[in-house]
Amino acid sequence: MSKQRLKSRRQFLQGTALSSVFLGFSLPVKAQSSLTELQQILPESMLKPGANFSNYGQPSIYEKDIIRWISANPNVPGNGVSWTPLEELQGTITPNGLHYERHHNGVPDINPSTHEIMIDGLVDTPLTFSIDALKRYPQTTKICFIECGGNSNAGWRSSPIQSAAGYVHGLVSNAEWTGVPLKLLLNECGVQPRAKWAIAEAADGAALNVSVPIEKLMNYAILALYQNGERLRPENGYPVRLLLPGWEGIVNVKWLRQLTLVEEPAMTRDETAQYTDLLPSGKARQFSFPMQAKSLITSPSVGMTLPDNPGIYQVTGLAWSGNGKISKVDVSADGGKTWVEAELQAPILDKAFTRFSLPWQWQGQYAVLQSRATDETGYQQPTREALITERGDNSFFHYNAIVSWEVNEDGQISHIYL
Ligand SMILES: Nc1nc2c(c(=O)[nH]1)N[C@H]1C(S)=C(S)[C@@H](COP(=O)(O)O)O[C@H]1N2
Ligand SMILES: [Mo]
Repeated sequence: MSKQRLKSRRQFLQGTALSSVFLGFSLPVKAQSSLTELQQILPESMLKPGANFSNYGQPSIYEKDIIRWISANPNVPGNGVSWTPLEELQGTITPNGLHYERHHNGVPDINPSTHEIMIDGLVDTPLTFSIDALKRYPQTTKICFIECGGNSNAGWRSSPIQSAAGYVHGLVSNAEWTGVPLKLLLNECGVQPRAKWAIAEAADGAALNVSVPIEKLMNYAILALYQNGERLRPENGYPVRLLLPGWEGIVNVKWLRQLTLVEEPAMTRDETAQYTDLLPSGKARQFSFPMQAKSLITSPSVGMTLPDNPGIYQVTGLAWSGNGKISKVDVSADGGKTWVEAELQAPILDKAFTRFSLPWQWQGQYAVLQSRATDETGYQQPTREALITERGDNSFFHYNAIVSWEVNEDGQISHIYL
């Protein structure tokens, strides 16, 4: 802030420089000058009325490059993902237009006035609920992340890829979700004691279906109708999705239409052929629902160059855990030899993004930046080596290892494995 700006702000606060109310804090004190002089001082935008109102706001045109990158499957229409540009965002809430997407068969067009959710199977009374009916139940709100079980899976490759942080790790987003606690509806139907699982089925072209334990549905599930205060976006499940905070993306069924209570899981495609991990023992991990603690330095990160040498940089990023709150994030600038605890920005919420930051004085030396999350259960994010020792190298899902950003003497940043 310039001296003059500070001065006029002080005057403004003291109520002595009324002209600054109209002309802005940045105007120098010689405010009563002629129009020509004013025109020389004032920015263009102050010399004419601004644009009109709009019915639905859009980001500034200067932000048009901040987008979700799309990886579409050329063989299956509507199948693919779009990635949240994590390295371009600040704070912890993902704007709705940038929430990542994973669709198995595209985004269905569902009219909320005809859509219904049916709860049947091992219940005393099968019931259907219209969207209007759901809106009349008590609502609950939860800020949490949703992460695809396949997020960061490029980490399993033998050499590190150099795509932007969000293009590798951005199948995770964090939003405020509002809807009906599923427990209310389950209780209304009357859950029979034999019911241990429910098969959740969607109304999309994929008729996506997965099995979820009743215990989670009863205690934590929300039928989400709102996302960051507005109705869900079509691509995130409009008009209603199943929200299971902290659990991997696939069970957060979008466009939900049916919950059938059963004794045993149905062993559907997306819980057998997909989202399982073949371990070195030859056995596969299955139903590994909670997403393990993870963190990522979003800035500075791969592809960026540090502009000043030497310079002070804010090392910042995101940490999250499907098992609770983040308790600590350590940051290293020497590839994990030494660690310093980063500052966690409030609020630190259960199963939600937590932003960490740490000022870093770079002296132009070679450095390897890493972050390491610990959650409230005491679980600590593993090194890549530890993760591979535990899981082997047949895995495709559930990669949560520490990420290494190498900074060379020119300040260029690339992704490396240690
Ligand atoms: N009906 C339906 N639900 C779905 C999917 C889908 O393709 N169809 N994809 C699942 C997967 S694999 C993930 S990771 C999340 C993605 O949620 P999002 O697109 O809102 O980010 O939705 C899950 N729910
Ligand atoms: Mo997913």
